[in-house]
Amino acid sequence: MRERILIIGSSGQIGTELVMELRKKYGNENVIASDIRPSCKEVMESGPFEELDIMNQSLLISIVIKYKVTQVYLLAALLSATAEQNIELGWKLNMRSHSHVLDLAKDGLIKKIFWPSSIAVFGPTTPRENTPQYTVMEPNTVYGITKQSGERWNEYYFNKFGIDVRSIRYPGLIGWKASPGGGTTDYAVDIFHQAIQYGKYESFLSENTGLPMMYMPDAIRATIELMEAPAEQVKIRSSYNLAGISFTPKQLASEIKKHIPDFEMTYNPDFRQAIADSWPSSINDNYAQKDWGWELKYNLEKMTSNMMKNLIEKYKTIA
Ligand code: NAD
Ligand code: AKB
Repeated sequence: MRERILIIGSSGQIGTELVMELRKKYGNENVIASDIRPSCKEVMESGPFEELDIMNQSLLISIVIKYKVTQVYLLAALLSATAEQNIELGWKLNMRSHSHVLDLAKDGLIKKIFWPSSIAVFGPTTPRENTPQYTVMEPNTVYGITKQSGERWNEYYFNKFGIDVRSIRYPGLIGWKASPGGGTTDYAVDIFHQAIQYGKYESFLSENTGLPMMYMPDAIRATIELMEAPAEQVKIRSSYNLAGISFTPKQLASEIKKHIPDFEMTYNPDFRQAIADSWPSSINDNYAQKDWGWELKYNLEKMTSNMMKNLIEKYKTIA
């Protein structure tokens, strides 16, 4: 059967890269991008785009029927920092969007769903180092609470209705193609732009705040590998831990200094520090390795070199 894939939230940090990778694999016309705002030029010009507010359930259904969609990747959400500043919208958007997509599958309109969770699903009572797949989970941010509830929804819909829903607890994602959308880990992207343009950066997290991160090519590959894994290998239906690379702002700054020796870093923690302090600093992803063969490719050094090279090129073409 021909797969037709709908990406909801295609104009964001992940969507910008995921749409293009899926179009390479499944054909441009079979991957439909959608968002409340236009996506980047490459996405808009290479295949179908629909303006869709995911809160509008009847429009969602009509798009799914129009394109005979078989799979949905739901990326629309408010991230941790933005959701903390608008808790009503954070709760409403993150929960309603998920129900709308799960119900498409329950009603037999689509066959498979990807829904991203996050390290935000953990909280201050979770063991911070090498955080296991199964552990105490008491998130204390609205974003984390929506991710925790969403994971429970996934498992419920799988057990009760047999819905093929798959999920990853992404660490903070770092990429050069699109800007991050309002998370606590955004510093690890902003720092590269500021370092290249101005040679300095003021971090909103303190120097020794260790967090799990991942380079976007690894995250996109993990997502597609999980979605393409045989169903019987996907044994966890709530969401899989993925470890990525753990580092502090200070460690990232010294890696950047290898490329820009005069780079200067200062620290001025704001409200996002408390969010970061409630999250794990490193993750154990044994289950993802064992169940569907997950393997990380980019370490801190390789990720930093690749980010620097691509962003320097990008700024040259803009100038
Ligand atoms: P983002 O903020 O960059 O993109 C989200 C997109 O959703 C935006 O383009 C926005 O316009 C769109 N959107 C907002 N409201 C909408 C609505 N009502 N209808 C349709 N679209 C709407 O987010 P992202 O970084 O691409 O994250 C995607 C998903 O991955 C989210 O669920 C997020 O929680 C999860 N995640 C991301 C990271 C990360 O570091 N980027 C880490 C963990 C989990
Ligand atoms: C955020 O910081 O909110 C996201 C995430 C880790 O979920 N990047």
